[in-house]
Amino acid sequence: MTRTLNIAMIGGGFMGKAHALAYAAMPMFFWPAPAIPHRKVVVDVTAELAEAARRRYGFDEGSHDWKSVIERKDIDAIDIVTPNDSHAEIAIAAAKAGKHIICEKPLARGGEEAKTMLDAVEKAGVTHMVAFNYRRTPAVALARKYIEEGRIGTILSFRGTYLQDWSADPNGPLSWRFQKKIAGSGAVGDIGTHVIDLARYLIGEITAVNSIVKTYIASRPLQSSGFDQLAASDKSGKGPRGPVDVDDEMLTLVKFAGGATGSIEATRNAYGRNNFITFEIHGDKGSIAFNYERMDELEVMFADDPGDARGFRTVYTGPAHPYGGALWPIPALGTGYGETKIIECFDFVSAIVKGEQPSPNFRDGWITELVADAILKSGETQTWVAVG
Ligand code: NAI
Ligand code: SOE
Repeated sequence: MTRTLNIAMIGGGFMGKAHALAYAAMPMFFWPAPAIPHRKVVVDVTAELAEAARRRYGFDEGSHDWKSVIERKDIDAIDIVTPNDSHAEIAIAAAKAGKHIICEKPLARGGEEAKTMLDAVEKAGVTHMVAFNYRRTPAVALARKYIEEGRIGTILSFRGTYLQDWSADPNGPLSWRFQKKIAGSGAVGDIGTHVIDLARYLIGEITAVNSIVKTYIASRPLQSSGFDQLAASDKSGKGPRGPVDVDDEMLTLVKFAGGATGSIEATRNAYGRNNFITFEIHGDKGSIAFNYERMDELEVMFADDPGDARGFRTVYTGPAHPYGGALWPIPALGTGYGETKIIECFDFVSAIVKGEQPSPNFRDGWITELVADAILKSGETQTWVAVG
């Protein structure tokens, strides 16, 4: 009979919603499921928030004490979907209690903190995963397949961006994402790390960076609740303000271990851009281009096409492509953010059942933090900085 895995999810905000959806939906797509993730306990900071999350997200129980939940014998896996400052404390306690762990990105507030988490999970021998879900987009996985198969030859260059505009308004609230002690950094850690993860997944290790890191908006209105009000309606600018001590934007050159060159840009201040995760990869036999805002499409150019047919073609992902057999039966019916989390959930549960480490795991999360650290340091020193 299919095994059940009892999940305790810590945090009931934006990612709480996405992960709860994935637990419920994963077996509907990936059937027979490797195991059934059961929504056992959801934890938030107060009993009221925990109860609201329990009812909304379909968990058996709510709690406002993650420490006691982690010690429970009937819990198999801990899902950390809290702001960045609590990832390490919760993950290390969960590892000591012998629980498998999935933790939202960025793994930590820098390489040093991430290493403490990696050491804890490796010592405990539990399964660990960091939730860089964009590499689970079928078109992104297809890009990797083409690269691995040599379809675009030796990789010469990678150009990646993550552009959003939700923080462009100076009267947007001072949420935890603008506070270094909670977030670790700004655009670098919050969204730059997604592109670093994609670059590592598609091209390989980044060895050195040369970066510009800037903060445009020095203060923001204080907000009353701990939730990140990404879409706050009151942007009047009235009321007290507090200092922003993280970056708004970064642009970096990167060198890859395999010899390729590249660039990565990340900003949450790019008016008109929403979830503009893009990459363009050039090889000596072709090119690949991707834009998450058209996430079912992969633009591909093969240099050995006949001269009169040369150019980018659009491949719409579907059943013939990675993860496609489990999703929808016709290409371009439309996948979304939810599907990336459902696939991530499948890979996490599969790894637990097989006793293997999924990718990206805490080691990947740690290496990504080392790249982010190097970018921040290079922004300060205005020099090339080696990673690690
Ligand atoms: P949020 O602010 O919407 O929700 C955080 C939730 O955690 C709130 O319900 C808050 O009350 C709760 N919380 C805070 N401290 C807690 C504690 N000690 N114990 C229990 N509950 C606690 O934040 P959001 O957007 O859900 O972000 C959470 C994490 O997910 C962050 O690390 C963020 O970087 C990551 N994230 C990842 C995304 C992705 O695409 N992979 C998308 C959005 C966020
Ligand atoms: C805000 O920039 C945010 O929610 C990030 O925290 C996520 O990682 C990204 O996927 C969506 O945008």
